[in-house]
This record gives sequence, C-alpha cells and structure tokens, in this order.
Amino acid sequence: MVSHLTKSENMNLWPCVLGGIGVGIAFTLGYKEIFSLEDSNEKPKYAAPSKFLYFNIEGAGEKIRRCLKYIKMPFIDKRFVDRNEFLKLKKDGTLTFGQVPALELSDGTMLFQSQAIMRYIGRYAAEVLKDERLYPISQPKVCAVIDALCCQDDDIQIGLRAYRYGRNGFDFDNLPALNGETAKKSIAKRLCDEVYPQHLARLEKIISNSKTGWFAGTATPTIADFTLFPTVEWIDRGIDAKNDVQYFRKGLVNKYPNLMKWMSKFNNEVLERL
Ligand SMILES: N[C@@H](CCC(=O)N[C@@H](CS)C(=O)NCC(=O)O)C(=O)O
Repeated sequence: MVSHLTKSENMNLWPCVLGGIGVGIAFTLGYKEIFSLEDSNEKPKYAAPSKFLYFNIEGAGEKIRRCLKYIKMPFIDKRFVDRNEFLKLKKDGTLTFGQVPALELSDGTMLFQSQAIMRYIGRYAAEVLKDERLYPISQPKVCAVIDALCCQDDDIQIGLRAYRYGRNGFDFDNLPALNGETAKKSIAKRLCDEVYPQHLARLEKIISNSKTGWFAGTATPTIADFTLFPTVEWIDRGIDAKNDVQYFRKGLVNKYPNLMKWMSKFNNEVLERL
C-alpha cells in the first residue's frame, strides 16, 4: 500500500499507533490488572481481628485466643465480668446466635461460630500477614483436610453438648421423662466406654500416619491442631470434673501413645511459646 503521508506525518502517527496497541493489550488482559482503576475504589477484602468476646474461662474460646497470639495479632481480650454482661449483649441483639465466642473486626463486623472465626483468622494470616501456617490457602486440598478435622471435632463433641446443655433439648434436670441422674450416669458411661474410644482411636490412627506430628501433615500446627487440642484434653481430664459432668472418667487418652505425644508436642512447641 502506498502512503500519502509525509515522513514527518508518519513519525507523528507512531504515538497513536503505540497507544492503540497498548489499549488493545490492556483490554485483552483486563484493564483492572494493568491500571488498577477499580482497586483504588474497592474496600479492603479483610478487616483485622480487633476484639475477642467470651467468658473468663478457657471453654470454646481459648483456641481462638491462642490462634490470635500465635500469629502475633494484637487484640482486646474482652472477658465478661459476669453472666449479666453477656446477657445484655444477648438481649440487645449484638450476638446473632445468642452465643459467644464472638470476634469483632476493625471495621465493626462481628463474627460468630468458633469454626468460622478460626478459619477467618487463618485466612487473614495467610492473605494479609503472608503467614500460611494456620491455614495454607495456597493448598486447597490441605485446607479441605483441615476443615474435615475441624468438623470432626464438632462430631466428637455432639454427645457432650447434648448431655451438658439442657437448651439442646436433653434437659435431664427438668424433663421427668429423661430420668435425671440415672440417665446422665448411663449416658456418661456409654460416652466414656464406647463413643470417645472410637473417636480417639481414629485420631490416633491419623496422627500416627502424619509424617510431621501435626494432624493435617503440615510442617507446623494448623487450626485443626488448635481445635482438637482442647477437646482431647477435656476428654482426658474427664471433661473438667464439674458437678454437671461428675460421671465422666479421667485418663481415657492414656491408651493412645501417639495422641499423648501430640499433646506434649502441642504443649511444648506451641503453648509454652505463646
Ligand atoms: N457452635 C458454637 C457454640 C458456642 C457456644 O455453645 N457458646 C456458649 C458458651 S461456650 C454460649 O454462648 N452459650 C449461651 C448461653 O450460655 O446462654 C461455637 O462453636 O461458637
């Protein structure tokens, strides 16, 4: 093709040609990635954990406090001074499910349910702090193993939760049909003789097969280890020897040597260094 433009006119066109090519490439790759036009207006994906709300006991909350300390996240450790302080939040609707643990984030968002909270902390550490130890988001299959172990923890606790908290329906102390102490005694026996040994045997097998000594086979403990530790510890202690669980037996974990080793490892390598 013959050009009708002079040489200098031809030279002047180059910026337009290059610009056009640039815009083409930008649209092909997606302008967002190149110019980050939208990013500047987007809200940050994560807000930092800021305040943890729970009773002044270990209970279901300690694993969360431990994870926050493990990733060196500063947070307000709000422990209710009495039950009324908790009931006030329950009544005013702050607690979506009427329960704690709850984690307030720096933008005011409230998170509930310990499993969801643990995962959020794990993801926050991985994405924002670039610390994948608790929840390796770059390895989805490992995360699925971790999630399964956390769900298993819930299954292990089902019997105890039903037994212990009348609000779940099995209100031994107030439902005459449930036969009070007699029923409590035989259910506790069944849990200690059959249910917990089955769960512990499965956990023993998993931890025996782990090359690293942590539940998901990772180099460092994950939220699965932080979640299972208090549960296995409670079972071993005969729950916590309070009146409402007086029929539980202590020392059930002694029969499982690798679970015992894992407990010492968690104590020495995690708890003592927090
Ligand atoms: N599935 C919940 C269970 C939480 C739960 O049971 N919380 C208890 C304290 S450990 C609670 O808030 N109970 C309400 C009450 O005592 O009225 C979780 O894992 O966060």
